Amino acid sequence: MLSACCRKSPIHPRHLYVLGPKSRAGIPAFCVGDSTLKSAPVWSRVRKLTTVQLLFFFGDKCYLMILYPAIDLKDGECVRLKLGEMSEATVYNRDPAAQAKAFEEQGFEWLHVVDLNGAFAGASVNGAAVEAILKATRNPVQLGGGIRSLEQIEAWLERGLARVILGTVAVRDPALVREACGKFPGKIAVGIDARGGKVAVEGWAETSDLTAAELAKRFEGAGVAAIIYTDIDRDGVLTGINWEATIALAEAVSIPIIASGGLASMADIERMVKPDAAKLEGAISGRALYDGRIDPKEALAMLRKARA
Ligand code: AMZ
Repeated sequence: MLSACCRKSPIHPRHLYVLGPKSRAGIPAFCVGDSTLKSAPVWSRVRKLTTVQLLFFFGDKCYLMILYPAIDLKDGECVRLKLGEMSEATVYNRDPAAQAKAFEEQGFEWLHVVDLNGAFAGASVNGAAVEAILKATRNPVQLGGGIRSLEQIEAWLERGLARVILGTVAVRDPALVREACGKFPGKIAVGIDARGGKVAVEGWAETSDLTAAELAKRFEGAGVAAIIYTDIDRDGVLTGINWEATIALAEAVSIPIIASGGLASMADIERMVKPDAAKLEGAISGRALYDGRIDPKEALAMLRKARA
């Protein structure tokens, strides 16, 4: 039964689930646990899937407003940069796994992770920290930074990532992104990071001639799960999300868009639930969460209320 379920669905064994009349025992019919369930059900490690996670695992697309807490990794630590400058790093937690667990305990349903050293080096650098994060949280995790080949994509998905984020390679080799989408449906996100309207790559050290919309349109119909659109000029400086540009991008393509860069306060969360933002899949929050400018409970309650 379990293996049949896994074959039908793009679920990694780490997110093994059970279907059955367990609700009598207080355990819902759809559950998610980890691979310890393979040998023996360990009910304490089983939990109900949230609506968002059910839609990710079983739905075609979900346009629910998801607040993605962010862990950016530099030298094995959780940091926030200002405008993408490595010299402007604030260390928020020396233990990324503990941070991942804390975000899950606060009620978040996803986790956004960036390997900053990896984005500059062009290959994963903080792999050990990412693996520790994957062990520490049962939430689906998306990872970007230095993932530039099919082999690396496959290796990361096998380790239990829900999605990989491709940035530089989406500019340099869009055919690879399309191939990856075909091989790993629902698991490929594209990171489009724009400075002054033009897409930046290689840790944002280089700027291309492409606008965000031009790049996004190249992936229409390719099966990209989401585009994470970052306004670099706002990243890490708490000036508020660039809603205008993000919504314009969402209107230009049919791929779900996740807003990133500058999320500052509850005003941005309130903005997320306005009707014209309904096209977006969600937004990423870093510094505002770490600085306590956003109360996770209040923010998540507002988003859940809007979904209902
Ligand atoms: O802050 C930076 N300088 C930075 C950053 N956060 N540079 C790249 N990145 C992130 C992108 C995307 O998620 O937002 O790294 C990822 C892309 O990496 P790559 O190696 O595919 O270009």
